[in-house]
Amino acid sequence: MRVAALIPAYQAAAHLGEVILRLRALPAPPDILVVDDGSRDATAEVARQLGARVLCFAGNRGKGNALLAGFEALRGDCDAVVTLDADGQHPPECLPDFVRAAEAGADLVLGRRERTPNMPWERRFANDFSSRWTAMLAGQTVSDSQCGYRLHRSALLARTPISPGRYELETEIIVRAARLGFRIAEVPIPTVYANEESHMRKTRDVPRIVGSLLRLGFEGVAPPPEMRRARAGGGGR
Ligand SMILES: Nc1nc2c(ncn2[C@@H]2O[C@H](COP(=O)(O)OP(=O)(O)O)[C@@H](O)[C@H]2O)c(=O)[nH]1
Ligand SMILES: [Mg+2]
Repeated sequence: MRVAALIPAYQAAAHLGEVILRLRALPAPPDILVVDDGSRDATAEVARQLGARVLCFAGNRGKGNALLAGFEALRGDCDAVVTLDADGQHPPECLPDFVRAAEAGADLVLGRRERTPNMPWERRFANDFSSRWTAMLAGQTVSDSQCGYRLHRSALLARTPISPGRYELETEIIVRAARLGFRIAEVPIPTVYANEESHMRKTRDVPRIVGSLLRLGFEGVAPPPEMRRARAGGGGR
């Protein structure tokens, strides 16, 4: 399976280099695409120096927009895209577990973090709440809907309509892919919280995620035209 790693990056110079080096040290290293989203630090330079392909936005547009641009740029280049964070919270050494799950038949493989005490308590609460809600909408087990460490088969990316956005894009992919009949699996990953800084803003991003869940609930009753078109294209793969 030809796998590409897609890293959305914002102000990520401190940790990104190590993530890239660890990806390149894997037994089957993936191609690496970094989407630098208007960072004011050396994010793009670090990525380029270490041989990654880099897409740069002039201003900050959000993680979801960066992922969408990355999926588009990688179209046709690989069988699967693994997304992982630039801040070292997603150990690159877990990537082969995602590939194994895809080879076993999954179209979307979600990283699953244990909600251990090293995850801040408000994050544990929000994560549990949004995962239950997402699982209900998707009609299947979703233990960690917010985890950005995932593998997406190219066929799923080609058929699942994805809206531009920030952190809500990840929830939308799960629910829409499940509704289109794609197979979802989970693999455990360690829960890493150290000195990295989160760019998630409670007042901006939590309402966006809740709004997206409400919209996806409504979509279950009245699918928008893009979902009707995707459904008409056939179920699953
Ligand atoms: N391209 C892009 N990446 C972002 C943006 N915000 C966060 N990221 C990246 O998305 C990943 C997760 O972001 P982070 O703020 O650490 O979220 P958290 O770990 O859920 O608190 C990291 O790789 C960030 O560098 C953004 O606005 N644009
Ligand atoms: Mg983070």
